[in-house]
Amino acid sequence: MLTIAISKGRIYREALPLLDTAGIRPGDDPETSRKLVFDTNLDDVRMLVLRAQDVPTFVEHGAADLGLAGKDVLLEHGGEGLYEPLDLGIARCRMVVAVRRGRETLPRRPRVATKYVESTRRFFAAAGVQAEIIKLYGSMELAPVVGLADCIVDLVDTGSTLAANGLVEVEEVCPISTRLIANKASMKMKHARMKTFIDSLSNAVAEDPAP
Ligand code: PRT
Ligand code: MG
Repeated sequence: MLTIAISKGRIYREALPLLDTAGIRPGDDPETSRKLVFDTNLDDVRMLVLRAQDVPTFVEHGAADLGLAGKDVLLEHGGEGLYEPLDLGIARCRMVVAVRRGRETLPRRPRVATKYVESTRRFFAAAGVQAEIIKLYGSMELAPVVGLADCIVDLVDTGSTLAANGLVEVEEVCPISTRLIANKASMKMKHARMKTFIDSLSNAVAEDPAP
């Protein structure tokens, strides 16, 4: 049995056509069903529907053999106990530093509001900047507007969320896309089945007309 961990929303929607090309079709629609475990058209493949941040944890501990997770989530998780065999190239965006328009010059010790504490810590440390990191769970864009922080580190796709809040991007932290992750023990114990799955998904990605 192969167990694949996936999150609802953007990643699921964009992964569905790739999984379909790879020959895997979920038995139910996780977007509408309340079930958390799904059979698929293949007898030996099932899917777990999790919060995006929980996908690496399930895979690391072997509760799932494989998972689909955003690079943003993996950077925060740390990636111990995981292989990252494939970039699916879906749910693409960028992690950026953004400030209030007109406040582009940061103070020497900026206060940075973010959900991405690890990535932010590494980014400012590498730049030699001593930042005070303020952990938030959402609505980061509000922090500079109300004076909670000098800047934010957040994900940006179209840029319309930043613009709507009077913020501008000043630096890119890193590009983000969805990765296939694999449990290290499963890679040994179920090697042939895992390899077949990874190869078929890899072929589906190569055939994908999207950039
Ligand atoms: O939202 P929820 O709490 O349910 O869970 P989630 O945020 O973990 O899931 P979801 O589906 O929102 O995101 C899953 C993954 O999609 C993330 O982990 C990223 O890898 C990837 N992704 C790609 C994005 C975006 N693009 C994105 N634009 N995740 C979030 N956003 C948000 C961003 O945080 C900001 O609030 O969209 C807003 C910016 O979008 P633009 O288009 O206005 O720039
Ligand atoms: Mg979201």
